[in-house]
Amino acid sequence: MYRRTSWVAGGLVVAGLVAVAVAQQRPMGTPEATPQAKEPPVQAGLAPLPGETRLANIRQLTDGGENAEAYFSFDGRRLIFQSTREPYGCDQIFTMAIDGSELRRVSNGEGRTTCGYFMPDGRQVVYASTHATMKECPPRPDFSRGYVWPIIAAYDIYKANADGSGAVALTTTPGYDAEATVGPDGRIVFTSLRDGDMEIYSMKADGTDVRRLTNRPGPDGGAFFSRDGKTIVFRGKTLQGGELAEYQALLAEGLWRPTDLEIFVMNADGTGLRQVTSLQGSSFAPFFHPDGRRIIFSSNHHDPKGRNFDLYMVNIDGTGLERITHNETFDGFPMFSPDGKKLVFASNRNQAKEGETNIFIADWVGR
Ligand SMILES: [Ca+2]
Ligand SMILES: [Ca+2]
Ligand SMILES: [Ca+2]
Repeated sequence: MYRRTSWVAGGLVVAGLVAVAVAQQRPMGTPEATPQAKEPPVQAGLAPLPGETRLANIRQLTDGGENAEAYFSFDGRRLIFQSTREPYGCDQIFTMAIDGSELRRVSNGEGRTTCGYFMPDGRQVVYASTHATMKECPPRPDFSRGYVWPIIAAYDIYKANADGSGAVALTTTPGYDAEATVGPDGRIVFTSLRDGDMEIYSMKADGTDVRRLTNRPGPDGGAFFSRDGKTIVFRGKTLQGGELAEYQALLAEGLWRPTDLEIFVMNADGTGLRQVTSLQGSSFAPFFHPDGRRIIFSSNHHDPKGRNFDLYMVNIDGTGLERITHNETFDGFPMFSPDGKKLVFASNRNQAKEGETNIFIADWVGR
């Protein structure tokens, strides 16, 4: 049952966080060798649930398993996402057209991967993978200490051609480097523990000119640029006292308990940090509306048990909170298409089996 709460892990940091079977048989074919010609499982006109007045024409793009973190290419025509599906024992990175067709694996089938994103020209992608030092799926987390999750130190960020070929490492520092997303000029923001805490960094598209953007104790990460590249939205938490001590003690063991997160914004150079939400739940996976004035994100603050995540929208100044989804299971990882007319998100709605997470795309109603 922790399948749903596993998403508490939040933002792009689901890396290694979802309990799955340890690696079984995983073919080692090249990405080019494995285009999958399966018919798209698109379901036209999946009805919005009562109250979901912002969503219309919902279509399901994946067909079971665990699928999440689907992000549009800059031309709005393709999606890159992570998926645990046969024959892989843990997440690999795939791309598909926004109708679910043209499915293609772009990671190499080894290790665990997370957080794929297209470069602006659509010809290259970035993602994080453990495969250089960990070719098998990492062991599933030990839940004897509650909902703590591993921050997998073997992650580094790679850039590859859009067909998966030619992958090169953009980070080589010891420890966790993941959660890479890209701005309109190709600059990359990512999360790293290279300085001992979860912090947000940016770098050029070739991995040079690394700049640290956050500098405070606590789990800063899951960053995305605004459409104009001037602002960054992310999740984090200012921790003090006993909370901070507990967080740091867990982190020293490579663990994180991501149950208390808020949404923040800052300028692209790390100045001008502002807190957007104060909802006192776990609010994560923020993304800017193309207008740059509103942020969509996922939160469980309305659920006393903290299990049900739904999508919310809020103005950048924290006013005007609007609930977008009303589904009793997980809804998260929202992203607007570049023109603001479509919303892609991951959800456990319409699941054929308990705990399945699929990718959905909907038309956005209203401004
Ligand atoms: Ca690393
Ligand atoms: Ca921090
Ligand atoms: Ca929900």
